[in-house]
Amino acid sequence: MTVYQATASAPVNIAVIKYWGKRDTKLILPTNSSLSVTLDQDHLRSTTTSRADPSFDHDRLWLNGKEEEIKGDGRTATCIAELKRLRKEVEDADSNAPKLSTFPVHIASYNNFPTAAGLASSASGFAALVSSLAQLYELPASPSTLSLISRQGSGSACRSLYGGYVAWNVGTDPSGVDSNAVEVAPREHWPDMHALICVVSDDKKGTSSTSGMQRTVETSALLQHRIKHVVPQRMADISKAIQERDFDSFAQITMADSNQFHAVALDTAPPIFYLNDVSRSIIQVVVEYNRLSLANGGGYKAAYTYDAGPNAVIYAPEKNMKEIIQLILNYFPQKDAFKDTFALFKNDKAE
Ligand code: 2P0
Repeated sequence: MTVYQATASAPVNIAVIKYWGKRDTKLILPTNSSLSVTLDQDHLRSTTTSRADPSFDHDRLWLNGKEEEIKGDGRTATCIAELKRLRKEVEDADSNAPKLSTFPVHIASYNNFPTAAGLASSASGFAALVSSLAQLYELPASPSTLSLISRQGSGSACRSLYGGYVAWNVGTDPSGVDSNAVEVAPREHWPDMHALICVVSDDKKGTSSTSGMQRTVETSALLQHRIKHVVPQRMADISKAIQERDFDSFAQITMADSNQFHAVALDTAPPIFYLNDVSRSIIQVVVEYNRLSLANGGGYKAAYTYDAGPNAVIYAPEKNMKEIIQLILNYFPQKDAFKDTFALFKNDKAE
């Protein structure tokens, strides 16, 4: 008997131009473009195995060994339905192709990074789910086409279909067909770029991204300014900085965009706070570290960015990382400051 099974994995990504707001909540179409750096290495990935079998009763999903309900109108169901539809096209074109689109699927996904790493897993999780089903169904689909499907699982997931530097186009078509992810540069283009994750807290965040960003869309005037007058130029400028491996520009834009995202969260009614006192202290340390370098005629040495939580991601050229780690540990020597985890992840595969 033939076993129809495939396994795929996908990496975590951290945005430097932030996605925050949907213009279509069902299709997950964003209010602005975004751009991320993939933390593409073995120990920060979701790995998903999918199996199709006519003896299965219905579609089922396990996350880290625990079964999760697939809700009929939910995001996982949408992704599975889209991939089955594409499989049906393969079957219609080739009468010898097994009718996998009619078989229920069982899907098991694992994150190899601990919850204590304080990283969201929806991006790598949905990207891995979509990749594994695409492989199972032998779909002739590019990563960019698959990004349109993983986007409907979780917006940021569309950027995890690629390694390296990835843009998610805002798009204009109401169908979402042009709101896809594209590679800006592969990881190998800028192997000197490293990332340090400072785990400030691994508590679950108070306001989920999905509900938080819609509240921002409904109430924040600053978001409208950001969408129209800030993000388009930043997308162009940071893409150029990446192409030219210009860390000074990359750092300035990255920190400015993190700051504006958190300003927009604060501009929401009621306000949303993701940073805490430790997060803000890390910002001050990085600002002072850069200030001293600039005062001595040097360039920017590090760039912080924060997502919808208090944990810092610090991007820096490799040569600065040792100094940055020492600096951070000097300022936050107690276990309490970083709770119990201080994690270093670097782009070691790029070397
Ligand atoms: C990002 N974040 O660009 C931004 C920056 C958080 C802050 O994408 O509702 O989990 O599933 O589309 O993708 C978090 O939002 O939200 C996020 P949904 P998602 O990475």
